[in-house]
Amino acid sequence: NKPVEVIKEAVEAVAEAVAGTPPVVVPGAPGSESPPVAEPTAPRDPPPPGPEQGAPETRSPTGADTGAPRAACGQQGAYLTTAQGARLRDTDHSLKAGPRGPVLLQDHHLREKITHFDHERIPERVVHARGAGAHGRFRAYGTAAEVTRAGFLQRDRETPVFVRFSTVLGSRGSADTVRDTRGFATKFYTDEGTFDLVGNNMPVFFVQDAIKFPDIIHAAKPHPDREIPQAQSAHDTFWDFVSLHTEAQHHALWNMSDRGIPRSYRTMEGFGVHTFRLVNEAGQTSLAKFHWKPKLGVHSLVWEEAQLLGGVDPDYHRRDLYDAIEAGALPEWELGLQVFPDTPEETFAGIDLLDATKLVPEELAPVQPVGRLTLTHTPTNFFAETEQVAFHLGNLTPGIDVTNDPLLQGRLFSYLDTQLTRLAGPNFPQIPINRPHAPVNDMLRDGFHQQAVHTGVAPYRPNTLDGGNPFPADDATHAFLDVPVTVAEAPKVRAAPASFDDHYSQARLFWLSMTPVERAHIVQAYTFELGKCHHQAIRERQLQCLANIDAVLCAQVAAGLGLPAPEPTAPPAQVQPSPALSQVGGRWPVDGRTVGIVVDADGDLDGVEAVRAAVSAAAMVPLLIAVRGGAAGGMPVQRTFATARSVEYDALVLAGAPAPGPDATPARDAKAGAAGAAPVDPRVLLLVDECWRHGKAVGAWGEGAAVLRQAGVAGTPGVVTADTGTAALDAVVDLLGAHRVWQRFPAPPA
Ligand code: HDE
Repeated sequence: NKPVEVIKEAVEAVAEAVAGTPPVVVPGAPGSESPPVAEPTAPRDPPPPGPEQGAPETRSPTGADTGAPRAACGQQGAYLTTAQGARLRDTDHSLKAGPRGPVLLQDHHLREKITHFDHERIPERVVHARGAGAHGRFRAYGTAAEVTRAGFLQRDRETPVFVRFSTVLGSRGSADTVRDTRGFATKFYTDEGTFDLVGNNMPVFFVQDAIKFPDIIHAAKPHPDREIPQAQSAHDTFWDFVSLHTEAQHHALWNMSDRGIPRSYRTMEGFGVHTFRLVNEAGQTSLAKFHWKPKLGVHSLVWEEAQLLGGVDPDYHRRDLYDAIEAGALPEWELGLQVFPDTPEETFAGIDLLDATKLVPEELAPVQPVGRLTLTHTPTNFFAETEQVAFHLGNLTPGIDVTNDPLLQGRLFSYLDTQLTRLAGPNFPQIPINRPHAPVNDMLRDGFHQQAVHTGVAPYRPNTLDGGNPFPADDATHAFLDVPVTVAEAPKVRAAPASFDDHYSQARLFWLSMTPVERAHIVQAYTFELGKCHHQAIRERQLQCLANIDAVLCAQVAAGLGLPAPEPTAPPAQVQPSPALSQVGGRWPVDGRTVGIVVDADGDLDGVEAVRAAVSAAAMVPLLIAVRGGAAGGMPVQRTFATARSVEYDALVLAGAPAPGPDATPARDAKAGAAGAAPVDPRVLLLVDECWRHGKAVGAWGEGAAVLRQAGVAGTPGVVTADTGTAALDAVVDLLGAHRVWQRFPAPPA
């Protein structure tokens, strides 16, 4: 998908870096006019990472910068070797007793190669298995200095970061666009130690106490007998659990909203969910919630798009992240804090700050920006970085501490524990992506996969034999401070505070904060999900929960299911909507958006050239779509009518009315012909039809306008024609700023 210039630049940079080697072309790159080069035979060093690829800085296992090149062990020099460095002359044939004879057990290279391959897979994450990561930097504004002493939040401090986005339920190979919560985990490599902010794209969670986590996950994962369905909540066990365990209703409602199907990782908010305790230089504390606000705004797919993408491009979010970075549209978020006084009640405006099923509306506690995150590089190696990165809520740095939120407390145990299995032993912090950038002197020793060659004889304290090293730090030398909060004298109980019993008021608040179009999507989502349940009793029980949230919501979902709407069991809570929770409205930058350009050999190809340049200049990605691959007017064709599907594009521009290609479906051709106009390739009509249905901007000039007429969309909202390509594009980009043409939906926003 990379624009061809980007590919060429990357290839040239690599070629330059490999001194004395001929320039390389990417064989078969879309639109590449250069013939594929012969396989190089002269020995040469491995190529360095591409310009858009980052890699964890090489630190020693003790955190000090080694100054060593990034080259991975196992990839040095020009020659093929065994894992022990012995050079090999043949890796294509097993050692045999004669060319037709049996393979010999003494073939160490064969056994080493196959054995290593057999062990290439590690256990996937028990949740959040499917993800994508990127390197970046965080720059602090200094506005948090009053509330926290955290060094990385002090003015103009810049900190390297690695971010991993994920879905929760699916396996490693599952589709990106399923309806689910998304993980948003950030590792800040600060000079006071590593700080991990392990959040989600929703501010609330299904359960209030970590002891319930295995229950919700067992309910949401595929059924244990047949291991289906994959990566989704539209099944009986999920709705069985959440309809019985009603504290999950608020988070379930977020999942049913458009937040459950983000357009892109780049257009998601992130939330730390829990309340943390901040400490400033003077030792004063406050309570706080972390928020990530995307520069591009919060945008989602529509459900049909998400479903189509599951088949057309299951890697859609991954691809989008990498393509945007490589196209120079660097994803950005602002980190913000909601700050609350640290009172003994640990509540704010009557909201229990220790209850992770509750949010604090921004209208009551504004989100104060404290810094900016920019993702700058894609990983060099997926496994080494994205797969092996290990986050942990307990990775805190001075100035940030935990609260008694029982969900948070359980997580403090879980993350270290799960890595011991997933990364096979206690030394995973020594894996390059996990290495702190602060010096480490931890007295932890030995264990599987120990990388450090520790010196000295006294990994204990106190000692004299290693000169007393390591020494305890204090405030002046940036020691972490466990805030000495008073722990109330209380009986030992398995119980929750009474405030945790309110399961519906905030679900109602969220529902009432939605615009009509967002509410319509929520109703459709519940109707779909409950429609996929086989047990009538589960549907009815969930309808009862919806009745307790809102009568209209319940009635509309019940109507879709063909069931009666129950009465609420208690009068609905009186709540103030929070407009900040809606994601419809406003105008947003279009960086990294994809514009499909349908071209026809007989169309205005000069105009196409100008449109392509204008799309790239606006940091968007132009994709040319034509009846066949290769080039059109010297420009690379990235999609053919056979490979293009509307869901890949945020907007569509038509530069011609292509006649049906040789592989077009005959039935639709006949229909188009019957309309009296020169028939257009039916796949182009389908592109237009789907883009229209999904609320996308569509523009045309010249012959392209004929396609709009034939598709029956000419003159409708968000469908524009102009005299030139760039004028059509300008109008389309203007519409794209609102993300979708909302007027096309049955319930447009008020
Ligand atoms: Fe996690 N979670 N979680 N979680 N979580 C994991 O850790 C867990 C929760 C979140 O990209 C696991 O390394 C418990 C809330 C993200 O590598 C595991 C509870 C939030 C990621 C685990 C929660 C999250 C994880 C699985 C209930 C948002 C992916 C693999 C108390 C604030 C991180 C791993 C990545 C991953 C446990 C609830 C976010 C098993 C016990 C709430 C983004 O340790």
